[in-house]
Amino acid sequence: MTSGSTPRTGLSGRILSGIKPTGDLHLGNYLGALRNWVAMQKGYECLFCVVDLHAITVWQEPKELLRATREVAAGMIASGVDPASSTLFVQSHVPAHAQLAWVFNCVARLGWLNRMTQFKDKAGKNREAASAGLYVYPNLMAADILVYKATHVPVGEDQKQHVELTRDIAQKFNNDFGVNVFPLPEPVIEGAGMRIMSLRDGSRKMSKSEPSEFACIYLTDTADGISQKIKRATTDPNPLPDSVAGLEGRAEAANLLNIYAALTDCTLEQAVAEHAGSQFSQFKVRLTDTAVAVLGPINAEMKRLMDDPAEIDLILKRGADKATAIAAPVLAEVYKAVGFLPAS
Ligand code: AQP
Repeated sequence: MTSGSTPRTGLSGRILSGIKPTGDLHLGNYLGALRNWVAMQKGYECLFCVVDLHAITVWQEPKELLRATREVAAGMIASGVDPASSTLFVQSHVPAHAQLAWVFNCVARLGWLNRMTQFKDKAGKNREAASAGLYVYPNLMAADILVYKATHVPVGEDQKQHVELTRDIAQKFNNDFGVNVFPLPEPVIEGAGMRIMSLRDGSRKMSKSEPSEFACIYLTDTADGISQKIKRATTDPNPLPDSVAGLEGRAEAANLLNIYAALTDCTLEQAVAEHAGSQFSQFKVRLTDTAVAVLGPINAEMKRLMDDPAEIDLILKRGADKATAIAAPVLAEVYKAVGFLPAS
């Protein structure tokens, strides 16, 4: 394996994105994020991280966090993230993220954080009991992006607001200190805003923290497991419609057809036309075969990697070294602008 330190030329910018190790990776993470990251490697300098500092904004069992951190890294590699050309690392291995986040805690205004809808969603009704980390999470996300002066940030629709906040923080920092340290990053909406929904309830997002294991297809699921889950996926009694308009009010049918379209790289219109009038039982067989064909090789590679944790750790160590080499001078620029006495 190469160290991947050779500079690549002709790239259109620098990408930063991450996944929280809050559980097993699922089809939503793959179709909504990972698959796009893999494609972006061709055109951008990419940094991808397992964002463990973000994960602990809600309670994580320590042993489970450790396991999931390696597994998410394995899932990224097995999906096609190439550690030789991209920088793949664990967020807590690069202390500059937390160091810059503290500076940003002092730059961002409370009023800005109060407007973040994701805090309201994640904290739920009992806001008083939410961690302070969950509240300042967007400042850490801004630090993740800006510590590398990333120019583009692939995000789901629900994270777009955080990238806008990142731009506000970058601008305020530059203005307050009379410098031009940070570029203003652009959000890139992942998978054209694709949202994969729960197999049990078409109105809820497929999510790592979903309690029912039948709601998610995990990248670690066997062919048999995938088949069982698709068989049990919630549907309605009618055959599949012959137009996209016919999916109105049929969230579960729309979700399964969307998954099929994404897995076969066709449009929803084409998927609907292909299965018009089919019974769910017939369609589910096709969907299962397709999902197994796409996810089978990823599952096998994840297993191979997870059987050799030392290999994963080595990849992550090299990634952290590469990331630190980019972040350290940026943090030094920030500390100088702020007026911190240099450590001798
Ligand atoms: N259901 C989904 N459909 C499309 N994209 C999805 N992503 C997550 N779920 C779906 C995308 O995966 C990336 C990593 O997400 P994350 O783990 O950092 O955070 P998340 O979006 O909060 O994912 P989960 O699974 O819902 O985690 P928990 O349950 O811990 O909150 C993101 O780019 C996201 O858009």
